[in-house]
Amino acid sequence: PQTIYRKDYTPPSYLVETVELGFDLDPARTIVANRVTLRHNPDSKSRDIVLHGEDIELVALRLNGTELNPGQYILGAHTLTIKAAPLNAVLEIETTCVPQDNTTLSGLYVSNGSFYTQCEAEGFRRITYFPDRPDVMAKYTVMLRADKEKYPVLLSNGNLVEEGDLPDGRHYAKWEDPFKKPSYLFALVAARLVCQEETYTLQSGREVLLQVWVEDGNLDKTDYAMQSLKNSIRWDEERWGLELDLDRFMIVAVGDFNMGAMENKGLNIFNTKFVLANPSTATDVDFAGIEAVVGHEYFHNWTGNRVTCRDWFQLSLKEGLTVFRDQEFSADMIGTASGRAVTRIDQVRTLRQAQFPEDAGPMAHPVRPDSFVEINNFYTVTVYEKGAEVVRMYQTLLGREAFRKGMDLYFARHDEQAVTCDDFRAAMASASGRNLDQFERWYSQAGTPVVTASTSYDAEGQAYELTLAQRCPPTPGQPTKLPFHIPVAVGLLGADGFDLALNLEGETTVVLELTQAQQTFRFEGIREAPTPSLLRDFSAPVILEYPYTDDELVHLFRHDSDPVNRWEAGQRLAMTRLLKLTAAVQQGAELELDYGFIAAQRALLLDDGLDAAFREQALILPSESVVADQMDVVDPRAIHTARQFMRKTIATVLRAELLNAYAANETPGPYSPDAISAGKRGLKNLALAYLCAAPDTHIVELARRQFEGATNMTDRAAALVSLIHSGADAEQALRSFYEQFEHEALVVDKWFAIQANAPTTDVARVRELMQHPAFTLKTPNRARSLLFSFCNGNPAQFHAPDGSGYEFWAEHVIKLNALNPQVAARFARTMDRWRRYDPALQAHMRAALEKVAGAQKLSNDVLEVVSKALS
Ligand code: DPP
Ligand code: ZN
Repeated sequence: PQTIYRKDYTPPSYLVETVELGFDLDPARTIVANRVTLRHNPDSKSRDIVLHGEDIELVALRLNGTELNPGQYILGAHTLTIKAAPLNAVLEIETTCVPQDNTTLSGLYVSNGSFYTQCEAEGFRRITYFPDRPDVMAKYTVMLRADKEKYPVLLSNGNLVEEGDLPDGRHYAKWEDPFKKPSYLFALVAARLVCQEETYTLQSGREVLLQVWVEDGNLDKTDYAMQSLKNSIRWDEERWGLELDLDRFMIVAVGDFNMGAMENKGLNIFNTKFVLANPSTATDVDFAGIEAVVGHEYFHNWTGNRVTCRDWFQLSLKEGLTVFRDQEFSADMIGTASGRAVTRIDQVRTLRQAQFPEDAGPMAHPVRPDSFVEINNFYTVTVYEKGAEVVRMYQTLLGREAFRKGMDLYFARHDEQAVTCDDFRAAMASASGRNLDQFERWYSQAGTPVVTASTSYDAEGQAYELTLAQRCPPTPGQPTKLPFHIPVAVGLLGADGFDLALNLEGETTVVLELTQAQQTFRFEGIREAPTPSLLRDFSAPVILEYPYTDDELVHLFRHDSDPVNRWEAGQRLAMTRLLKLTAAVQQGAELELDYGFIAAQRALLLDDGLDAAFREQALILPSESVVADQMDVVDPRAIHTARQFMRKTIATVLRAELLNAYAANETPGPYSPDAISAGKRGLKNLALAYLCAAPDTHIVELARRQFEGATNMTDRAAALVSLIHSGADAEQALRSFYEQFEHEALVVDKWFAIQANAPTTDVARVRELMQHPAFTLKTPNRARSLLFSFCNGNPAQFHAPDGSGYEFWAEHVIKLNALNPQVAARFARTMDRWRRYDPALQAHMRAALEKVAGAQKLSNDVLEVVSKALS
């Protein structure tokens, strides 16, 4: 397969003015008529028209009214080229495709009998021949024709301008998108659907039509998506001055979908998981996910659609920025400072759980990659979440006001253009008057920087010195790195737990700018030796090393005014213990947990001044995979044993307090997904989970009662998980759960996932579950619920010493590859970090990787992932 390089970018030879698409929709043979008006691009020396096409059949081709015969164009495997074309060209292209056979879920496909599209990144070429690249922006008119009975709803981008009946029981709808867009934002839906709709008044007074389309029977699960959409529209107006530019905005939910959702202009298509929710089917986490993703896709309307990416290497231009925007939206929706902190902690957790490992593995790449084989493999936590951190750092460095000016300037300069990450940085620099040249390295250098801190206190001079040094480990293709421009937010705590004033203005947090390999910062007028609170609010996506003592960490855990660092101190305390316990497990030594740690946990649990949501976060131990990242040679089973011991010990010693927390955080009355209620349920269910780590009949009874009496899915699912993890018999509970929800696909996904993650579930059990009539590999959500959950979420079982987990993995990467390369490649990444395990496991893993690498008809997607892992 061919590697594509960022440095090879050339402007398109032809630009497209208008596109008129006609669809005769038929699952077995859809006919697509495409009339496209092209004009030579003066920025290009080439006079060849190059169109992309994949898995489509060319039926006819006309250039400026004249039929072309095969000698007049070159039909390659994935391109159609017309050499030496006229300056102005109207192409009429007729093709066919077979949506019902399209299991890749890219391009035009069928899900549950209806038609949907997914065009990002390069799916439009699976619909028609086209210059399928984001820097070609055009106006679209779309005519849809289909059987009226089977597909009563016909949707596309923009405004509905005409509809009516046709002979033979067919009907049509004509849609016009008033805005120029790149082809990846094209969408159509032809389906049997119903909608919740509402007229919404923008701040300007203009009225817009909002619709959420779902399959019949799901209208009882659309309220939250609709509410989230309205909140998103309002928030974008208030926080950024950005108004919805269309008269109509639609969300459509589909059960077969590769990603979370897609921001097609005016016609967002969503995975059902991020639309459908009511209290009995969805958990608090699901509700929060819907708010975030509805917001995310809506915010793309400006950051992505109105201003788009020049090429796919710039993906983070829209994704990093839009994730940052959805993060801020979720935080603002909660409103309180502690609520914001909880969302921030969640973001830090994601970075550590997924992005830092990516940075340290074979697929490491900069936020703006330099090359790829398959762009679909670069919709990553690095491009998304680290990209969002990069945007957040502008705001931290420039301040909110200057950052907002930078955003305004970015839109003023680049509306309706396809631009680059450098353009965004330039807007930020111009608007703030700051030099952001060095900041560019956040886009070009891969890897997680490590910042090492050392301190010294001069009692006589009442001065405190903080020395910060940075380094960044090598990543594939980048052996050495230059220093980053790192904002390090710092506070100093006195012995009484209060913040010390850091300067004459009395500020208690300052943002230091680390730009060199090593720098010393000096604070004057510091009257006592302080405890440093470093990298407050996680001000940069780095690993911070500082030789904290336990006493200092306990002090921070008790008192830090920055809730994120308060949480962080607890994580550090827990991590040192988890690592020690893991070593003890490996040596067969006796396991012990010090009372000091438990006392700190106890104090936090009992601190009623803290929100339940924060207490929940602070009491969750670092996950097994985060612990694994701290080990030179990973031993998944030892980690699991150590962590279980720790949970059990906490549960035993703090039994009374946990039972109290359980009782004190009931949320009586009707369910509400708001952050306060969700936080209470979170703490209550965490208490239950702990208690079930050291269960007796009373505790098991508690879990059973909660399971049976639950009035919402949050409590029901949590009780089921706790019951299973307690080791008590959960067969009956699992059966009744399934029977109650067998017609709710998203709940059946949970049912599979809960079992995949159960401590007793091994490969043999997963294979059994795959025989269940509800299981299918074809629906990504279902495949993820069982296969991904087991291989990524149950490390102690997946890494069975006999290698059976890896064999299972290889077998199913190959099966998925034949159906859906994007999903297969995602799954393939499970094995990214195989070199970190002991030699015996490594040998099994290598064999599994090689089995996949040697398989027939491997997609570029999977090939790229496994060959990078093996290289
Ligand atoms: N649908 C994906 C997202 O919104 C890709 N754009 O992030
Ligand atoms: Zn996005």
